Amino acid sequence: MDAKMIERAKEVLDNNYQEGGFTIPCEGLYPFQWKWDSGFIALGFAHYDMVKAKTEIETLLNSQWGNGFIPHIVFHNHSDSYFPGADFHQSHLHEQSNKKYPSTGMTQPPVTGFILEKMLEISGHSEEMLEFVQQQIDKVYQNHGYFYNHRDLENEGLVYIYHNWESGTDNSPIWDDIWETMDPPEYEFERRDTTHVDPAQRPSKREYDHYLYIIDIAKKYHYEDDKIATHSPFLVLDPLFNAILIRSNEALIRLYRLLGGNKDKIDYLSSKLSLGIESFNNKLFNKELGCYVHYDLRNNKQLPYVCSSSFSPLYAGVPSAERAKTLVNTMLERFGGEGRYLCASFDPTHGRFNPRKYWRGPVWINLNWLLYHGLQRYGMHNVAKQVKEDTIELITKNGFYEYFDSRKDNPDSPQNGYGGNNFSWSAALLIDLLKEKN
Ligand code: 9WN
Repeated sequence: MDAKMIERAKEVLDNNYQEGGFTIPCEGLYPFQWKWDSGFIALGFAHYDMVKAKTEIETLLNSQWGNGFIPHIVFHNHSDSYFPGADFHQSHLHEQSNKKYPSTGMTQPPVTGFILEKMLEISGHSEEMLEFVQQQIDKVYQNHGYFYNHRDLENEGLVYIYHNWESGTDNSPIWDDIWETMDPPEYEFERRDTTHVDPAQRPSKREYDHYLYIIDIAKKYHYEDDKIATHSPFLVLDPLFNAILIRSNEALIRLYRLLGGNKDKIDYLSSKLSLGIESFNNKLFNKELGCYVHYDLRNNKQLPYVCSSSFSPLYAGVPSAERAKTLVNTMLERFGGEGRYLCASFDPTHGRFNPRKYWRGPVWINLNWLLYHGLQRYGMHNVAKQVKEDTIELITKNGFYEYFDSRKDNPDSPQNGYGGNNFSWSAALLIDLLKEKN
């Protein structure tokens, strides 16, 4: 069975691979290269086609801007099947943007650091892979430098995001609180996503108005970070984004040690890492909820909601052993139980939970993969095993969907897979989970 699933997963990835040397997340719905998708995709390829895995990373890093920024979507190719495209985003407005590769002017969680380390592991620490790491690592380092130089307003080792699309968890109910502080114009535009996917599984038109409005503000200021920090209504410390940055710092430190030299870079990353962990625990932990939460920098307050990102700091070694136990209790109490797959993207006990809609409740495979490894890191092998088995079962029963219903007996439909089908990171991460040597 595993072998058959791995073959099917490879087919999904190979079909989504494009001539330009990158892999689309899914046909029609997402026809370009996305930043965090590309990392997970490279991890899948690394198990059977290292050339494609390396190309995926190289292609993404080629789109880097002069200031170290790496965009969330790179428009390597033309396609009318997605909105908003290159014409709307206009990355050329930024002085240091990459004029060869049109892109968005926002970013996504920086997974590339830990992905490079994973690729080296999978290669069996081959000379060839080490050489590749040597060629690419400084670009990732500069990306981290960009975050600490431009996105860490309080110099606390935590960086902000200015748009929900930067979080990767794009219409999480957490953002509802921020939408309440805004009143964007009604935009006129043609949605493309809802021509590929049932609108009940996608964000609303009014939510898109907010998304577009924040981009318009950023464009007005030519995507200059200090102006965005002053004017964007959305300015958030996201636990998932910061956990990924910290985990990638850790990976870069280990990789630089392997390569030798690079003392200044190792010292820089180490100081940001320890500062980040300290601030994370002081600022983003919510004692009443027993987990990490988002922090609204614009209004100087925590956003007190539990979502799958709340547990992601496990992956980066952020909580103490005791706090890690609290996190897992919160996860099991609210998200677990007989009738549920782990781990819903938003708190199933909350009124804003929606089991079918995008990031408002369904299970996402990349979050499960991060949680699985985070739980392993803290020696919580039973819960980790449950997350892994649930992930494999969801894909095996339903197919390589983008997201899944967490209810085992779904009264709405026997089909528990939602969003795009033949979705790349669901395939890539399934390969990684199944190939893992236990
Ligand atoms: C906007 C590509 C991306 C993922 C995100 C996911 C979804 C895009 C969209 O698809 O977002 O970036 O148009 O909805 O939410 O995490 O990277 O797979």
